[in-house]
Amino acid sequence: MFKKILIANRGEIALRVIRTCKEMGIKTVAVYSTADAESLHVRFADEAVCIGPAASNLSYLKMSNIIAAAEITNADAIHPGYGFLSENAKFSKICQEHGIKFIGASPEMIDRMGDKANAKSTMIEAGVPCVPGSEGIIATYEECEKVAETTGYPVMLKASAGGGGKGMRAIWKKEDLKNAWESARQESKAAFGNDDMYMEKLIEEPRHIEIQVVGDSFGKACHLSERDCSVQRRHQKLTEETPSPFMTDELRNAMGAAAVKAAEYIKYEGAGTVEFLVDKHRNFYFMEMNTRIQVEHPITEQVIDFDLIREQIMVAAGIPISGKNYFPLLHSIECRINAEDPYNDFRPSPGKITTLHTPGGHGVRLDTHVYSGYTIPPNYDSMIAKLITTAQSREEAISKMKRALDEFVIEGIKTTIPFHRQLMDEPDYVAGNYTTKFMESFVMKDKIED
Ligand code: MV4
Repeated sequence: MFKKILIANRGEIALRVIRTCKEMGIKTVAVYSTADAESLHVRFADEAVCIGPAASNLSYLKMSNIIAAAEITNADAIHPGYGFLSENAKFSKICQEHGIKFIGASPEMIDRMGDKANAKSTMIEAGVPCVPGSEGIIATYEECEKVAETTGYPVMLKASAGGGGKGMRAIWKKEDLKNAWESARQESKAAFGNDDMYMEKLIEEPRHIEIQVVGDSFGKACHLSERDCSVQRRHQKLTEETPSPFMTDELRNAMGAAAVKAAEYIKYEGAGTVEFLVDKHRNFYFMEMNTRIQVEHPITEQVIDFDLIREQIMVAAGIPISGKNYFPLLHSIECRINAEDPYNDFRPSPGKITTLHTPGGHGVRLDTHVYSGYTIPPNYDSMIAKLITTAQSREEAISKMKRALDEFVIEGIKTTIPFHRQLMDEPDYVAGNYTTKFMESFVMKDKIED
């Protein structure tokens, strides 16, 4: 087992990893930017190394500084958390070359899944259901027209280097194809330096349902059921839950088996997520594979009583998994609390937290790095806490979430707490009747000043 793990991240996920390391008797090294000198991850780790100024590209993304910090402190592994370098093939490779275990995917795996057209052809080979469309990359506009005709409108053009909806276009009729092709390619080129495109049939009003998987170094994989992440705004998830209100035992078994098949086909090692689009008839299609621990992992941990960070560390150390699949025993919901103003187009609201009262009690988990007097720097992601409630049923998890949100007091900055509180009373949400289009029609009710 590892003796010392360096956590190449900040905020709640750095704390989350440190906690499991402590429980496993593994020493920890925090790295931090000058903006994070007063952060809890710095205080809770056994050692801490400053790796640069506030700007991410000079600190949390600066590979040489992070490797130097690992060498100075004699860390034998690096946990990258999510975001930053967690899906960076070059960093995974550099760790390998320095004899430091990267607790994440191999460089080859990251490259393969990072290229979406390549990931899709791999999944077709593996026998995982994919959306009908082009066979790989579309070379010319003439081919684009042809594929659109054979696939049948509406279609979707997607950037192979894409993610987060960049370089993606829905096209409903032939007249709009040319413009979409040109603008999607331009957008992709500007964002990723690559304009490879592929095409799919448009799935209308889909749900985003993902399957958590874990693979070990012996080629064995298992799944830990689903998370429904359909409530998103501009490709940012706001809340997630498991089980999905749309799930059936039959669909879970089929999606779970497909995800395990995907992971075993590529000999996936570590924790990963296979994302699917699910249409109204409960057909499901592979969308992307994430080769990292995800923000929303705690809801899975809550409903199956399992520590996913511990599992990541175990498989990275070469310990085999049990091989069985896991099914939800409870219902869990996560609300992402962001330093944003939901009454003002979710505009970022960094600054000092003057008052903080955190919710607690049975079935309430709060993963956060903030404290009273903490200043949220403007340089990073706006997520400041994950509020997770778990209960026997969805109804009880929602009641508990309302109660916990009502207890939660954060003063000095604006947060998304009022948004989540309204969502928990929204009839379509309460009925479990939502798709990825849900937030397009959601409007905040007027603020009641008190
Ligand atoms: C789609 C789709 C409909 N049909 N593909 C969005 C992000 C990207 N990685 C894939 N995405 C989508 N792909 C087909 N063939 C709709 C989306 C989509 C979406 C997917 C999941 C969660 C939120 C979304 C919001 C808008 C569009």
